[in-house]
Amino acid sequence: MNGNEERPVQGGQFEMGWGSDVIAQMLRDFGVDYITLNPGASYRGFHDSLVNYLGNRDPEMLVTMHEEHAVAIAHGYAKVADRPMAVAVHSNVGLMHATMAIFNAWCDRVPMLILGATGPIDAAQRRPWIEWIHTAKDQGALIRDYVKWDDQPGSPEAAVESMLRAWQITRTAPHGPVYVCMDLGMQEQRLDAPIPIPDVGRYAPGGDPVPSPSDLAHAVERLLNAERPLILAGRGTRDDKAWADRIRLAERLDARVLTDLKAGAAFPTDHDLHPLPPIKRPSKAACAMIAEADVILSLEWIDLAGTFKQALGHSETEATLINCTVDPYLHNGWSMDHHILPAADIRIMCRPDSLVPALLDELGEGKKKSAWAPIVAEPAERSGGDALDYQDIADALSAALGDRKSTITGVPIGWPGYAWPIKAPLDFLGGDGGAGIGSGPGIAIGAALALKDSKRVPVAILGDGDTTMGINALWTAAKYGIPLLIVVANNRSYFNDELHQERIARTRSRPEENRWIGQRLEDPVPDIPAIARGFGWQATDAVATKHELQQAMAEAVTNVAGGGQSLVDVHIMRGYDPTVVNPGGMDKSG
Ligand SMILES: Cc1ncc(C[n+]2csc(CCOP(=O)(O)OP(=O)(O)O)c2C)c(N)n1
Ligand SMILES: [Mg+2]
Repeated sequence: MNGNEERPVQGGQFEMGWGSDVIAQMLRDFGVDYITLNPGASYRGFHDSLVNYLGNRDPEMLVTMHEEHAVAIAHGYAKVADRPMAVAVHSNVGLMHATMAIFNAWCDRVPMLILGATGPIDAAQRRPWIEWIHTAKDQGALIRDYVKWDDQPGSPEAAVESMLRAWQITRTAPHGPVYVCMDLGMQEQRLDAPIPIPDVGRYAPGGDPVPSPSDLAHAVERLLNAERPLILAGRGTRDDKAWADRIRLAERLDARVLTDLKAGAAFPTDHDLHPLPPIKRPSKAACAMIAEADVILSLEWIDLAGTFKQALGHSETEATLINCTVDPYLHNGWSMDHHILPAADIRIMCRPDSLVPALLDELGEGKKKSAWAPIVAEPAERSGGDALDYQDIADALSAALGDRKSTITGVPIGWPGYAWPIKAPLDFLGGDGGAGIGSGPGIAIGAALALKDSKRVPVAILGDGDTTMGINALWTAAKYGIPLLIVVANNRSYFNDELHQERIARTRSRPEENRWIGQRLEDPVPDIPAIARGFGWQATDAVATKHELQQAMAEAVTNVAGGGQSLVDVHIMRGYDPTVVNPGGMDKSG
């Protein structure tokens, strides 16, 4: 990929002769570009197929230092590409390491094909000790509650159907990871003759469902009669046409639009119809806007009724609610990531990208004038004093980027929505889905991999806790020449939890000043730039003044734009932006 390709001798010059060759061949037939992995003997047969049978291309292996990163990279890739890549994890222990990242990917509704291994299932074939401790009777049970589907095919012939089904299911909305566990005996079975693989195109997922004519007519009538229509633009795709359609719809209806920092870019935040910064929790002005709307169109908004509960004090809105979502097709009752069940007047179970053009067709030409009074965002109150804050990071980044386009792959918890304008689908990729920290670096690397030829500068802005937990992901970016800038918003603390301790102490009338105990990342402060350099990255020592920040950022952006990997460690205020600490709404529990 960067001249560092690992090319096997005689790579790709063998006939399909072993069970695992079939699986490898199918990845190629699917058009999978990359497979992230951490190796293990349970899939030594499959590893051989990737190296010798396929020649380590299409897909190419990307080695990671932890299975969590292998999955997080596929997660970040799917966030940009809207399509899956593959991951291979060792039998049970590798999968155990991968679990949190799989949960994040599930909650973020991204597609991904995970290959695992076990066995041999036939005990008579098992090597003593290691293959016994690495065989589980139902390995998929470890993750079944947060993947869409899993299987453990019993023969190479059965693996063909298993892979076809996995590939189809992961690419059918709502998306989510799928898992195929390869019995070691099946992988290492010698084939008498190559196994025919059907035309994989005939197993493609169907087109997206469209709204029923009656739902559509009903929705159009409500939207046309709305005085103050509000669009809650939640989880979407990176598709340019869908982006343009959302803008046309808002303009046609003179609606107001709100977006969510937990989801990727869904609407230009500097558009007149998007008057408030994107939110994680509703700001005071966002609460007022939600309360004033008489018709709300939710486009796959994450935790819709929870947002109403925060904004209105109760989970049902009095406005007419049109709820467009496919998410309920995924809910399974193990995790509560389905959130509060929203009451809705019209429930349209298709993807927003299918509803919005249908609405535009029905609405036809013209421009409605709504009755919204001007909406004024609260002025930003910065609280860093002499210390650097989030806006300082944004300002330095913006200056260093100049005219270059960037993709922000993630932001830390205390990041204010006003700090960075979002103008295009690839400008911002949203959150990690499951709030499992340690995922930030891996997701960023996966996103950067998918952006490699886009001319965009990928930038991850991460907390120090998130960065240090996932720090050995960095090596993979250096090894494979994946350009990426990581900016650490370093408050030397698991600060989110300091706020929780403060609230608990307040409730219990105990000393709030003890909130820091058991939370600080200091004595010593981890030398993150030194660690990054150790993994082959460019990183200057931590910066704490505007001048140092600007210099470090300029050097870093130049390096990344030239294909390198840079980390800027910014010692910022120990606090969140005031808009994040004091959101609006009735529920202040944080
Ligand atoms: C795997 C995991 N462990 C622990 C937590 C609990 N937790 C949530 S936020 C947080 C602190 C994150 O620290 P950092 O990334 O530095 O962000 P900060 O709040 O300091 O900006 C922790 C420990 C979690 N969400 N995920
Ligand atoms: Mg921190």
